[in-house]
Amino acid sequence: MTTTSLDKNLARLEYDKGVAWVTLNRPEKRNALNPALSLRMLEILDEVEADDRCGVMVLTGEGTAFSAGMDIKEYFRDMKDQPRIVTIKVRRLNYEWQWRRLRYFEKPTIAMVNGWCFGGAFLPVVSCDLAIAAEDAQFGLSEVNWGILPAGNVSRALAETMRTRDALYYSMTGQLFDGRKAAEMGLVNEAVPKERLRERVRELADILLEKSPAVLKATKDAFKRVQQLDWDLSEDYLVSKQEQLLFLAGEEREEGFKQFLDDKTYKPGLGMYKRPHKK
Ligand code: ACO
Ligand code: V55
Repeated sequence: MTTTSLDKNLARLEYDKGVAWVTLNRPEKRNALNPALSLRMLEILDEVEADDRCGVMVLTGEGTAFSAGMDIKEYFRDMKDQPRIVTIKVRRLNYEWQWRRLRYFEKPTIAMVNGWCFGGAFLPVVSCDLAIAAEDAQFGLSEVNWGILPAGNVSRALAETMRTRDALYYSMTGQLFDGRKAAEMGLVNEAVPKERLRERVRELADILLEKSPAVLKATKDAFKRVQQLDWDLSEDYLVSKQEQLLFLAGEEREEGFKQFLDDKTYKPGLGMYKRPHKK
């Protein structure tokens, strides 16, 4: 295949006190997403998933961009000269990390949107469980500005996170909106001044790091799965999922029972029980 060889520099991975910081690192191309970056991201996701140093994964971008979306040259124009099967493979690699792997990632994920965020970059943002943006980050569904539609499940991701009027407005006008507006519309959880961005994400990660990993994984997967189910299937799925959780991490609930009902050392409504046997 053409462009797809593994380049470790395309994204950086750093561990710090329970957090895996993953930084898209093509700042000279505004972290545009090319086939080689897909490979690097798949490698990183595999590594992070298996590494106990990661309790929470944060995805962000180096420089002025979170990501300028799909690489218009490498992902689109260069593919015109390639056999169809190459296009198919390149797309598959892209969806594999942006969507299939990230959406149900083993660890909780936070998108830290530090700057430009265009088109295809909406997909990893929506696939992350939570998202915090810099107030002045600029978002744009710019597909319309160069003659395509938000494909590759970007429109589907919009349908999940934005209201119909907002999604159509921004994907039909291609107008920019900032982090504040993204938070107002519910595309991200909140927007903070750029100088507070890392600190706020760290704070949020620390809250998640207090919780049981098994419980968090079940919680996020259950929510995402039931979005696609009717009430009856959903009821049964959630019961099954909860019973599975007893098998995987029943001792968590036992601690909750004990510390609230017997010891009276905490109130579940107000915070977390002490986790003596963290795992
Ligand atoms: N695809 C390919 N190359 C890109 C992309 C991209 N998405 N974004 C930036 N680049 C390249 C530029 O071509 C330029 O390359 P060069 O230095 O070799 O000439 C380099 O990155 C720097 O880009 P500039 O435009 O000079 O950076 P600037 O900071 O002035 O502007 C901005 C940043 C606004 C992000 C601009 O680069 C831009 O509009 N990029 C395209 C955004 C876009 O529409 N992406 C596609 C969304 S649709 C989809 O993802 C399917
Ligand atoms: C887009 C994105 C894609 C794709 C085709 O947003 C078009 C436009 C995320 O992948 O494959």
